[in-house]
Amino acid sequence: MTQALIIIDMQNDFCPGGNLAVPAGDTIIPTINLLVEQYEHTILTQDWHPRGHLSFASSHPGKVPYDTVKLDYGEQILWPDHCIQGTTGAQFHANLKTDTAELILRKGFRREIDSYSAFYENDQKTVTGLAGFLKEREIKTLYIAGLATDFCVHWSIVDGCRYGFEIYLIEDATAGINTNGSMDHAMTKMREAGASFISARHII
Ligand code: VGL
Ligand code: ZN
Repeated sequence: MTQALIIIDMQNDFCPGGNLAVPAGDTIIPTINLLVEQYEHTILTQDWHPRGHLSFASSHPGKVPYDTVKLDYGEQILWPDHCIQGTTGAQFHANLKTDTAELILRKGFRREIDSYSAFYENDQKTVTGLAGFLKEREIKTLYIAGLATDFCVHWSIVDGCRYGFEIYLIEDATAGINTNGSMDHAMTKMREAGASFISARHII
């Protein structure tokens, strides 16, 4: 059974000092680097927004980060500008071991649609192509690490389960933003979707 490690959005803007920093987001990097050595296949995702992206509060006059707006596909939380294509903030953290990654999947590059999940954009219709890639490679089991537990990790796991992949969240290789109860909500949704939770200690 072929398996892969998927590292979600381990980028400067999600680490301390970045524009949308996850508390202690960088502390999981040494664990992730040890995990990378254990897997034959590693995939990275990269949040990759154009300037003026509609998920940015700055694109909506009068709004501030963590407000919400109604977009064509439903409610969208507004974020500080982050992970803008080509900026330092969008680069992977310098300490992350990226050399062995077989695929870097970029998402969130359409100005009008945010994309938390590695599989579907937030309209729940536009696909990223990851499911097809994994299927063709006969990768059926996914181990998930990275940022942020309550957004991109959460939605990637829920959608991955929906596609029928066997999914493990490596709990000590992820960290969350936690706005408005989002952490508890995400844990419940991932569990309900059928994901398993494990510790990196059992892998490295
Ligand atoms: C993320 C909010 C906005 C994430 C990305 O990687 O979890 N969260 N864009
Ligand atoms: Zn984003």
